[in-house]
Amino acid sequence: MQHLQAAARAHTNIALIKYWGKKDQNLILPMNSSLSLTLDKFYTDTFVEYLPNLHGDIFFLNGKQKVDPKIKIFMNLIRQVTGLNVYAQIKSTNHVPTAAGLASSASAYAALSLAATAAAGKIYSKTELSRIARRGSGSATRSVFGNFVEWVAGNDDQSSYARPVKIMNDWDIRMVAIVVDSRPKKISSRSGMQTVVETSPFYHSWVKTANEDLKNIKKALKNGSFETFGTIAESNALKMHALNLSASPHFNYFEPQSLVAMNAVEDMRTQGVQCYYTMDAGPNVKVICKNKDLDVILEQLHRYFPSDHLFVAAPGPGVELLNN
Ligand code: 2P0
Repeated sequence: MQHLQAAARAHTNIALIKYWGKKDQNLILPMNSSLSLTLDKFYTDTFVEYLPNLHGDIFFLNGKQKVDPKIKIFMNLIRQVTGLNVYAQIKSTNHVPTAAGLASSASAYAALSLAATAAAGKIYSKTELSRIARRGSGSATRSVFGNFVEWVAGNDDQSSYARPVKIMNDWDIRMVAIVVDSRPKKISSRSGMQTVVETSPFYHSWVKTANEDLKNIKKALKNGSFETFGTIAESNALKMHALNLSASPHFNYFEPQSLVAMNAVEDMRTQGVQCYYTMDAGPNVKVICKNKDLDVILEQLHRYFPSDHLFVAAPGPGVELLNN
């Protein structure tokens, strides 16, 4: 009998133009297109095996069995797409430094999309896989591809997918994750962004400027202006956090040390070092820079943060099958 099993690896990504709000919560269609960098250091390995004797999907994360309703809903979608009506055993391992606070649904659903469809004997294009991954978690759409990736917002299931963004520069980009706090986030991305869509008086402006930011950052990636690129990314992140401050009830992801990190980056810029920060739905700050400036930047950051709170990543690959 054919072995209905497969394993896949997907890396997490950092959004430089953020996805922060849905126009369709069921299909996970975003309000605006977004852009990210897939990272080499942080990834999820997922093994899926369909077993005819199971009465429900079984999910293990880092060796421990978990009950996760989102995974069950997602596996129902996979059965619908592949036509294989069998439950599966799913084993996922997150390869994220324990203290990094960077665990992400992006790598999780990108890896599960490939492993679960391949185990069912179906091979889909990366574009198609990105549409499937999107249904698990929006940011997973982008982790299907490596390096710089755009998630085209679209208006329906077919038109909302990820595609690689060609770069024409020799920046040799790096990201330093400054771990301020590794506890679970205060407010999940899913509920935070929905509160913002429903209540922020600035939401309309966000969608408009995020689309402009995307257009301009893609131009910067092509014509090689790292300063323009970094300035847009930093400003886009701050606009996302400003939405949270303007929501009702308002919320934020800042810790005092987040501000220390942000100010440290701004200080370095005044000293002529090209570096920019971004921040997601948590207090950790990520610094974008060129590899040639990495040593100077780490030396400066060490003044405020111990070295085991600093993690360096480079661009990483898209989702791929593993031999099992
Ligand atoms: C992103 N972030 O573009 C945004 C920017 C953080 C800030 O965590 O509801 O986990 O599963 O689609 O993809 C996006 O949250 O949310 C997110 P769902 P997701 O990466």
